[in-house]
Amino acid sequence: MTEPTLADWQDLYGALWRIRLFEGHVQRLAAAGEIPGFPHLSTGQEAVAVGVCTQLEREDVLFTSHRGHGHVLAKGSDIEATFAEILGRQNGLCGGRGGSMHLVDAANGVLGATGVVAGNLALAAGAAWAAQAQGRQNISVVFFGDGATGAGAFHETLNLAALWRLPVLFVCENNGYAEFTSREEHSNVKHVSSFAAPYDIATQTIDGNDLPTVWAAARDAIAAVRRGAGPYLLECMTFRMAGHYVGDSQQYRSKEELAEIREKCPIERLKRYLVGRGVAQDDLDAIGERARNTVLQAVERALAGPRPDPATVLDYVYRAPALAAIPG
Ligand SMILES: Cc1ncc(C[n+]2csc(CCOP(=O)(O)OP(=O)(O)O)c2C)c(N)n1
Ligand SMILES: [Mg+2]
Repeated sequence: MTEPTLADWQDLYGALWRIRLFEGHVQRLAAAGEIPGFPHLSTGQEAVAVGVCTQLEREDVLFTSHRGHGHVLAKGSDIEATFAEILGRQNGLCGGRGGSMHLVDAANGVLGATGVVAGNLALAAGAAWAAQAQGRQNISVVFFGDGATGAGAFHETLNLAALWRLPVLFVCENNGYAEFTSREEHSNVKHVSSFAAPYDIATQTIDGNDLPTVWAAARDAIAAVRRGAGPYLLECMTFRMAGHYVGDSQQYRSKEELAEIREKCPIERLKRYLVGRGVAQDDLDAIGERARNTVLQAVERALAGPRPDPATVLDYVYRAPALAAIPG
């Protein structure tokens, strides 16, 4: 892909805002008891989602984690349908049956979020293996947190992906925490990219809060994977500005640490970059305002959707012939 123009960067700035504002509504409605379960926000990590996912083709398949709203939106899934899914409404991506941690939009290549930490890695490798076997050009991309690297499935997947040179891009969002435990407290391995060497996987550790940096690294990584160079592990150092889930009071972080993290906001970073390149503050404000309206309208439409009819609870659980065969 050619270098983004200044107009492209402004579109990407809008994409960051759409995710930020979307999750602001998730937080508000979860606190009001409108959202089932515990949504996990990606506030502060949006540059990773936007830098990687906006460069994917529709046919490229995406696997994400419990913190996946931003990835799905940045890949181009409909804002209303994504929000409605989180609300558990019929107009949701999965008819309201999946929710925040089980977003699936197969038509857009989103093969799924999962609440099982590291549960998505082998699935992504499997999809990549299928693409390789069928001679398709699409790649598989999987987002996971630094905490997932403690799971055996991470190492098993890296091993086979490297051995079979699978077209899979591993994107680690290293936010320094697994739930309420900081990385220093549970691992001597500071950088997830260190795990790539023994498997002979190409890797890079980057500043995940600087969109131009993420964009350039993702462009190279995607190109390498697409041309058949085998898997790539992109480690994006980032910060979770919110709690682990909505409602986490964050007793395990000091006020100073939280203030420091706020200073690293990826939206502010891109704003400074664009102002430095001559974009007027008013134009940036207008982009933010447009994002605000777009998201608000989508949220209102999502909220207007009906809840699924309880009588349909078994739909999609069993194949219809199998269900018909159940006596009674
Ligand atoms: C297999 C499994 N073990 C434990 C959990 C509980 N759990 C949910 S999120 C999480 C931490 C994940 O940390 P990380 O992978 O760094 O992602 P982050 O939340 O920081 O984005 C844990 C342990 C789980 N969901 N699945
Ligand atoms: Mg983490």
